[in-house]
Amino acid sequence: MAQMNQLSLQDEPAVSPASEPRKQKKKKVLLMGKSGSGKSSMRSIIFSNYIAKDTRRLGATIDVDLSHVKFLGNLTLNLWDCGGQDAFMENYLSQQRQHVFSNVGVLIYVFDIESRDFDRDLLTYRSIIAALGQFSPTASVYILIHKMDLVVPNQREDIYNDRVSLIRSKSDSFDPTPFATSIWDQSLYKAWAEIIHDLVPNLDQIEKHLGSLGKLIMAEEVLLFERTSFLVVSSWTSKEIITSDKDHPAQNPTYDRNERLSNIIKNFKQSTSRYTGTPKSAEQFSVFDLKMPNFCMFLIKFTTNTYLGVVLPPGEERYNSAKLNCYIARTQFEDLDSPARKSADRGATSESQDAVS
Ligand SMILES: Nc1nc2c(ncn2[C@@H]2O[C@H](COP(=O)(O)OP(=O)(O)OP(=O)(O)O)[C@@H](O)[C@H]2O)c(=O)[nH]1
Ligand SMILES: [Mg+2]
Repeated sequence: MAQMNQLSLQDEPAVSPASEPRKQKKKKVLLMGKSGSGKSSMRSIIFSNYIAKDTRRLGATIDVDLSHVKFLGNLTLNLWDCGGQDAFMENYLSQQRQHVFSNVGVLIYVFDIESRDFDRDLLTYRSIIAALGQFSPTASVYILIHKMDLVVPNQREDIYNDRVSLIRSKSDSFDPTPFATSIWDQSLYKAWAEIIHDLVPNLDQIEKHLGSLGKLIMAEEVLLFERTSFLVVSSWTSKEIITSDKDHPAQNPTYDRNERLSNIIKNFKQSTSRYTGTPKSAEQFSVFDLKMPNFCMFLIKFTTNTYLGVVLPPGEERYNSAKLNCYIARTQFEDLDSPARKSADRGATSESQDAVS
């Protein structure tokens, strides 16, 4: 373990010096789909710390529910949760057309798998795509085939593939990225983690440094969680545990463990909030230690907008020095995160946040 004392991240300096203030980046994200498809439910779970069953109490969204979410990499998401009732949809496509569809970075379109009139849903999607093509032709499009829990497991794949190919054929020049999702399992976290991964500006830099840190502290895995959503926005796995099949490392067959972990920690934060009376948006914990016979793990508050998770083999010495090194590395990563203001108002500022209690 002697070599660990010499380890430092100084070998690879962060690319952007702190003296060079990074511009605040804003991304307009449209969340659209027919009424009742589950848009506000997923938004509340991902950004406002709701658990799945809380969403049963959500009412239909009137017009657009706008929220601003501060993210790592100096990114602010302007999230437009657009009520999907027919009258609102018609209004977005006519009077508010330019207002809604200009400067869009991302469109997330939610399809309800249970919908009785998929043809009609497709027609509406087509109109939305046409408006997007007119005002924001470079936007990225994600389609979520949602409420998959309502389909019997052995039919899920066929129905999903069928729907996706039909939707693709109505997407004009856009090339949508599809996901099968449900609020009742980790699939929702997987989809949103990938969407957010694509949105964060300097994530490649962060990823590079995360890999260096992982090697230095001799970790098996390093996970970077975004603090508001607790999604794993970046991760690194030691070469020793990756086999030729990159998606399924031999020693850990749980390929969806990152999104499972997000789900578990968010539920833990919810329970903590309930039993301590702290607000759901509060941080709830600064360190989380887990020592098992076959592995150890810690989760620490890392930079302004992130938490860091580290998985190690058993052993106190390696564990303690890894933790210490992660604390030392914080300032370097803070620079990559680089928030404009380190004030108390960071995080989700949706007015509807914490409406369910
Ligand atoms: N079974 C199941 N129900 C879901 C899922 N996601 C959301 N729901 C339920 O669907 C209902 C409607 O959800 P909302 O999120 O309010 O729908 P919306 O798309 O925001 O609707 P509008 O605001 O009218 O456009 C709620 O009762 C949710 O609990 C899911 O994955 N599976
Ligand atoms: Mg809604």
